[in-house]
Amino acid sequence: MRSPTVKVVLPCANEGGWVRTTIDSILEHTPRSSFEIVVSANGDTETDFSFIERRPYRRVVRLLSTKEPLGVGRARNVAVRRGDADFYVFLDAHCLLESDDWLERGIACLEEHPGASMVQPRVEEFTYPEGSGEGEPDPSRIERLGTERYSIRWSWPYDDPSVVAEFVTPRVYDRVFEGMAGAGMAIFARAETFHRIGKFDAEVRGWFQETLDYCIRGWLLGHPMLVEPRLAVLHRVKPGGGRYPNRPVHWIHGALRTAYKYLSPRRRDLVSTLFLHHGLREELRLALEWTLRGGWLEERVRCFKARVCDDDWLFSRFEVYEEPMDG
Ligand SMILES: [Mn+2]
Repeated sequence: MRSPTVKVVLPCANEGGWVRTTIDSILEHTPRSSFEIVVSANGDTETDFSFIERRPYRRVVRLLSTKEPLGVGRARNVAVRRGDADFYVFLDAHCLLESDDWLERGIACLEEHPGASMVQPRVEEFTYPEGSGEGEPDPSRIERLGTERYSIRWSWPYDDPSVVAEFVTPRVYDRVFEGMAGAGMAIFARAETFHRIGKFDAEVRGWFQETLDYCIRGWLLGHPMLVEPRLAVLHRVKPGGGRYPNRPVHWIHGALRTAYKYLSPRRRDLVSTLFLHHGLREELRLALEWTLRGGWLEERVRCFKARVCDDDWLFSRFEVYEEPMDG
């Protein structure tokens, strides 16, 4: 039997030296031969990609480049097409690996659970000291934060308008478990399932909502999101939250778009009510304009025809705290 093929996709928007550090870590910790790395550069005006032309990178790494910033979801989407590989790994271009079986473990989990929308490893966060100079970062200088991320769930922004999702603390650490969604930093997926679910939403900007949206769609279509807590990936937390769009209008649009596509009218209205409550009238107006322009109804119809559960089931399954609110 042939060994399954794997495509590792690294979206890159001005990651600088970190993209090479991440690739070095992948090459160091991946003993298998049947994998390729695609760097999906988008709107990147700073990173020097010339190393890719040289050994040992040029046989394994391919650069895909677009001038315009695509956002994480689209940057991942454009790097894959049906039939190009058996498995995908979507990894932020500021990650480090520690064990040589990281890829095999991820694949094994997907082979055991072929219906899964995705598998998220345990993501251990670190920071890198500022002012460490240009060029390639030195992995020995990372500062581990001691925080581990497993999965996220939808969160209603009752108190803080920026909290539209929250990390979930696991109940078990020694076996695979279900989560509502991945947080977008490291994703393992079967290629066939990924395409069947419909890839990441091309309209959702921001920096994790595309993964939340993908996983919610997956659940409704019968594809569980899974966490493999025994598999670790290290992920850099950037000062200031990174360079992808991260303004209130983006969070609101992400929440509205998912709500318009997949949730009940009651939840759709709750999104608007809560952001209005926080005084974000203008941001809400703009986000709504983007949403209504964005062809949500066709997707809603498509999903409703095929879905095996509804959002009431999903939100209660993952204990999303929720209460109605008066406008
Ligand atoms: Mn990241």
